[in-house]
Amino acid sequence: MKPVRACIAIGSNLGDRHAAVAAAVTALAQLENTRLETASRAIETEPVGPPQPRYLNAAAIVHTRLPARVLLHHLLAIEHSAGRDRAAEQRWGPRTLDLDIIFYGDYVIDEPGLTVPHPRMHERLFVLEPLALIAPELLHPLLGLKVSDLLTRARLL
Ligand code: A4P
Ligand code: MG
Repeated sequence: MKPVRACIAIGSNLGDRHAAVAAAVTALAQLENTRLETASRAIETEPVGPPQPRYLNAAAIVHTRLPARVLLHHLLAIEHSAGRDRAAEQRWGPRTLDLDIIFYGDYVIDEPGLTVPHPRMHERLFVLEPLALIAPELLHPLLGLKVSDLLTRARLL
C-alpha cells in the first residue's frame, strides 16, 4: 500500500494538557509504518459542549501505510495510555486526550465506528485553527474547500 497523508486532531482538557499533547505527538511519530510529517503548536480553545475546562488543541500530519481502521485502533490505544477512560465520560465532556482522524488522504469512509472526513470538523474552530497552521491548502474531499476557507467560513458561523 502506498503511504497515505492523514490529518489527526489532538485535544486535551484534563490533567497536564501540555504533556498529553506532546506525548500524543511522540506516540504518533513512533507508530509502525508511519512517518510524522509535522505537528502544529498547541492552541488554547473554548470548550464546545457541556461546561468544562478550556482545551489545548493541536493537529498533526502523518504519512502512513496503516489502513484507516488500524490507524484508528492505534489512536484509541494512545488515548488509553494517556489515562482516558471512555466508560466514565459524557458525550463531548472533558478528556485527558482525544485523537480524531480528520482526513485520511482523500478517502471518504462511512462505516460503523469510522467516519472520515470527520463529520463535524468543518464547523469546529478547535479542529480548523491548528490544522490551518500546518495545512491551509489541503482540500476537503467532500466539500471541495481548502482548510483555510473552511476556517474563514466557520468563524462567520
Ligand atoms: N469515530 C468515528 N469516526 C472517527 C474518526 N474520524 N476519528 C469513532 C476518530 N474516531 C472516530 O469517539 C467515539 C468513537 O468515534 C470512537 O470510538 C471511534 O470509533 P470519542 O473520542 O469517544 O468521542 P468524541 O471524540 O467525544 O466524539 P466526537 O463526536 O468525535 O467529538 P468531537 O467532535 O471530537 O468532540 N472543545 C474544544 N475546544 N476542543 C476539543 O478538542 N472536543 C470535543 C469532542 C468536544 N469539545 C471540544 C473538543
Ligand atoms: Mg474522539
